[in-house]
This record gives sequence, structure tokens and C-alpha cells, in this order.
Amino acid sequence: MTGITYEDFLDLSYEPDVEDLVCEFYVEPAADMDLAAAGSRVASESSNGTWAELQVEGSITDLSATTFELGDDGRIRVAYPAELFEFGNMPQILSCIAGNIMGMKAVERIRLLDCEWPEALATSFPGPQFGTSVREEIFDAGDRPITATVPKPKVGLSTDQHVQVGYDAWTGGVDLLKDDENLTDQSFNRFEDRLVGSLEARDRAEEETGEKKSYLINVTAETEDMLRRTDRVAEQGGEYVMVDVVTVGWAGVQTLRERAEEHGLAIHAHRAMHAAFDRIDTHGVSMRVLAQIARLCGVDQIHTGTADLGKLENEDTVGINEWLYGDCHGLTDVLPTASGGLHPGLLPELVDRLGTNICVQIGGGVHGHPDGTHAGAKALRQAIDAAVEGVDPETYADDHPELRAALDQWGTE
Ligand code: CAP
Ligand code: MG
Repeated sequence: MTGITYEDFLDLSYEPDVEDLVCEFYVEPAADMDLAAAGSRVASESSNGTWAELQVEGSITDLSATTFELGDDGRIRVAYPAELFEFGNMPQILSCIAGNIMGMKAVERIRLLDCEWPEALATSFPGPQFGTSVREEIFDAGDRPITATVPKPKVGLSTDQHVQVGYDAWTGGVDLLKDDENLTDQSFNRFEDRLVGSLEARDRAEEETGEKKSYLINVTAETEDMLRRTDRVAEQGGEYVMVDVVTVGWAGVQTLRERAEEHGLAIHAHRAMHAAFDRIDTHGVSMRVLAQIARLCGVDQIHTGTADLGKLENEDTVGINEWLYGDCHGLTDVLPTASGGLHPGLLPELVDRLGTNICVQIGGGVHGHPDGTHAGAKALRQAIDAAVEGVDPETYADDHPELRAALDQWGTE
């Protein structure tokens, strides 16, 4: 009989194998524990240990994780052997590295901060199909961010009103119409009618402007419904589907990714509910890790914040975006989307902080324009052009009245 105890999961001399998944956590130990005791329990409970000393007969595959680094600041690093995981199964991986440990009494607080994905595990997922190339390949956008707008109010517009808002925005210069996260298939605005009406309006807008336009329609639903809606988007000639990745769950995202590939559709990921995991910076799962998971599962665009501009709390947008652009064993990159309380006056600063390889998504800052959606869309495009050309928006506004009105309304902060 072999006793497996918590101490077996701590080894400060361990050097991670190249095939290990290495996770960094922030840990605040419970009052009666030091970091070594809490850290060994993190590795134990997230791999193959439990509270009791186990008596195991015969030899078993060694699937234990090892806590191999204890930092002064509560940061610990844990190495997980690859065999612990079912490759290509994101829910299973998360049930290990972000599972029971989140509620363990041995820790007062615990946050999964970062993961170093080994090649075999990372490439057991498909990754994105298109990533940042959508800017060039769908929109021929050159060196400017692509733009999206979400009709407001979020819900309540009839289908006809929604379609009209889309048409006004597209013809004003916006690339993408986007559904809001809580608009799917409600009685006041049915998915099917909205899909058909919007894509018909898109065609008219393309003809009128000579520019490519597209629609991020929200297919978030129970999996079979989501797939049916995705099929309909393809049948109607859409280029994208939009999904609320956290509320739909990673299994649903994985399934959607497969179906999207069958149709050649790109995936726009909204992250509603992410803040339940990542807002308290000493607990939960960081947005950085959620973004990594989303990339592995294969979304092409994802919301990553506005680098502290706008209305919402942000984790390190710049660092997350850099990870999404960077190499991950050859997986395609992801286009970050900046959204939440933006308006034209903030765009020079936004582009300064995040660069141009992004999607800029604006709701209230377009539809709240004093002259309405069409003028608001023009102001957005003018602000983008000014930012990319490096012209001060106040100067640009001298011969761009829509931008002038937006700056008068909201200023530049
Ligand atoms: C933005 C938005 C987006 C948020 C999501 C909203 O509208 O449509 O859902 O940006 O947050 O409903 O708030 P506004 P994040 O432009 O009117 O603010 O991008 O941080 O995930
Ligand atoms: Mg929204």
C-alpha cells in the first residue's frame, strides 16, 4: 500500500517537462496555513489527490501535479503532466485547473492567472480559422481597425427598427453590425426575420457604398438551436456568427467551431459573464486565461476591453492582446475587440494604447449621436481615419461636421 499525502504534491526542485501544462496561481492561504501547505493542496485537489491520505494498491499512472515554485507575493506555479488531460476537451481541462480548488477551504482566495500551454495539448484544439486576417481578407481595411456597432437599446427594437439601424450604420461607414449579448430570438425580434432582413440591408449597403459589410448575428442558444441558427446564417450568405462564449460554455463553443468551419464562417466571441470570474483580482480565473481558452477553442475575434477607457473595468488589455497576437504553437491569432462605453473622442487614445490591429465596437457612442445613427456612424469612421492618419480629432472635425457634433456631445475623455 502507498500513502499519497499533500506533501507529495510539492517539490521545489522539480523542473517542468516540456509536455507539462504549467499554471500560475495567486494564492492567499487560509488563516491556519502557510503558502507551502496551501500550494501543495492546490496541486493535489486539481490533479489526483484529496483531503485524505490515500492507500492505493499496486502501481498507478502518476498523474500528480507538482507545485514547484512558491513566490513571496503569493504566486505559485504548478506543473500538470499531460496525461492528466483528455486532449481536445476544454471542459475536462478546466475541471482540473479551475475546478474544486476555487472553493477549497485551504485557500482564502485563489486566482488562475496564466497558463503556459504545451504544444501537444494546445494543438489538440483547432484554434481560430481566420483571426486577425479578417481585417484584410473580409474588409480590405488596410491599416485601420475594423469597426462594429451594436444597436441600442440592447433589446426592444423591433426587427424592422433593428434592420434600419443596421442599414444606417453600414451606409455611414461602419463595417460590422453586431447583435447585443442578450438579443437572440425573442418575440419582439425573431432571429430568422432579423437574419434575412439584415443581410438584405447589408447587400443594399454594400451596393451603395462599394465597401464590404458584414453582420455579427448572435446565435447563442442551446447547442442544437445554436447549430441550426448557424446553418441558417451560412444559407443566407453571412460571414460571421456571434456567440456569448462564457454563458454558452466551452463545450458549446467547441461544437460551434466545428460547424462554423464546415460553412467557412468566422466566430465573434462576446464575453458576457466573464467578470463573474475575473473581476476580483485576487480570485477566480483571469481574463488572460479566458482569452487563451477562447483562442484554443477557435474564436476569431474576442472582446478584451478598452485599456481602461470607457465604462467597464478592464484587466490588462494590452497584455491580453499581445498574447492573442503572439505565437501559440502555430495556432492562428485572434482579433481583439475593444468595446464598452467608447465614443469617437476616445479613439485617438484607444489607438495609441492598442494599435490598429483591433475591432472597435461602439453602441451608445454611435446611436447617441445628436443627429442619429447614420451621423454617429460617420463620426466613428471619421475618428478612426483621423486616429490612423495621426491627425488631432479637433482639427479633423473642422471639415467633418459629424465628428464635430460627437466631440461637442462627449468631448475627448
Ligand atoms: C457595448 C456593449 C458590449 C460591452 C461588452 C454593451 O455597448 O454592447 O456588450 O462592450 O463589454 O452592451 O455594453 P456601448 P466587454 O458601446 O453602448 O457601451 O467588451 O468589456 O466585454
Ligand atoms: Mg452589449
